[in-house]
Amino acid sequence: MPGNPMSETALLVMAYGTPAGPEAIEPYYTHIRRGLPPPQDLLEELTARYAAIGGSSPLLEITRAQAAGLARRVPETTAFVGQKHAPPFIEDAVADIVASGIDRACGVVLAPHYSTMSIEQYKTRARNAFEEQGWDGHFDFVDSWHLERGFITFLAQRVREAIDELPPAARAEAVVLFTAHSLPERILTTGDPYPSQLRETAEAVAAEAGLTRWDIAWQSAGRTKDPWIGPDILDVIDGLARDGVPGAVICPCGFVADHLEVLYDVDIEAAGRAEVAGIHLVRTSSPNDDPVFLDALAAAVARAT
Ligand code: FEC
Repeated sequence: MPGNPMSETALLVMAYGTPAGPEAIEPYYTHIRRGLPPPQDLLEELTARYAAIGGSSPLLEITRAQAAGLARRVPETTAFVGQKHAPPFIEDAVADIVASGIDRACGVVLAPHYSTMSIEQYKTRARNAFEEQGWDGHFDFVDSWHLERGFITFLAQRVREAIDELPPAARAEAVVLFTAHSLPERILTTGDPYPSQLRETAEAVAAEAGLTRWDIAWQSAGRTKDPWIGPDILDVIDGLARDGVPGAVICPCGFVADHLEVLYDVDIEAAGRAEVAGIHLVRTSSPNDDPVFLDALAAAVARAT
């Protein structure tokens, strides 16, 4: 709870959200599908993915640690955690901010790249919730922080460490793949900055780490009939193998925590594909609540508050 509500800023720290346990998977998936319950086969498939990473995702715990770390770094702030698709929802966090008497808030999403189909939805949900609660405070928002200097340096360091984990013979010709969650291709028709922001992060990290062999790829495309932005990471791994590339590093820079899309889609699915294709694959370790990462994110938040 805040010290003095008059001088405090509420940090509304938002993340995708995760089901609290197996019984919460169906309502979670239904929420992601905008109220449409998933067909049985998709529900079973998602349940199996959570089972494969140990039954549940550590995302909420990490989000809370990241939020607490941010509040410690940005003076006179109190953090409130809101999830997009599971309790505590963004609206719950907004209700807590309003109840606290704080009249300034700054929203930040724990994902670096802006899209109308991701960050903008968080922002709209938060704005609407403040409005519905009749709050007349001041609300700032960090739209994207994909080129935050400290974040780039942090990733460059993690990429160098990951390259060193490859067998020595595979290092020189290894390719670094920067990935983010795919989105439906229709965002491309409206000039959405999401793909170019991923490329900008990748270029900046590659320059700082001195990489010559790198590319971007997309992961975790949804199970829908829409075409999703590609190339998909699994196809890229196959292509590298066909070209005789001995090793690859995946840097999932569109995410900042260990969760299903990293622990399953990269560590199990992509790693399995690389094994079959005969390529050595390593992943950069996730930012989570690493102090260097949190310093970088806090710098972006401090500028916006
Ligand atoms: O660990 C966990 O329990 C949750 C991991 C998780 C993160 C995450 C991040 C993003 N998503 C984004 C876009 C979409 C779109 C759809 C979609 C669907 C899912 C499903 C699961 C899921 N997402 Fe996710 N996402 C995570 C988990 N996501 C589970 C449902 C099953 C499936 O399709 O795999 C498709 C929705 C639809 O049906 O229309 C679109 C984006 C991000 C990165 C930005 C952010 O974190 O908000 C973009 C973490």
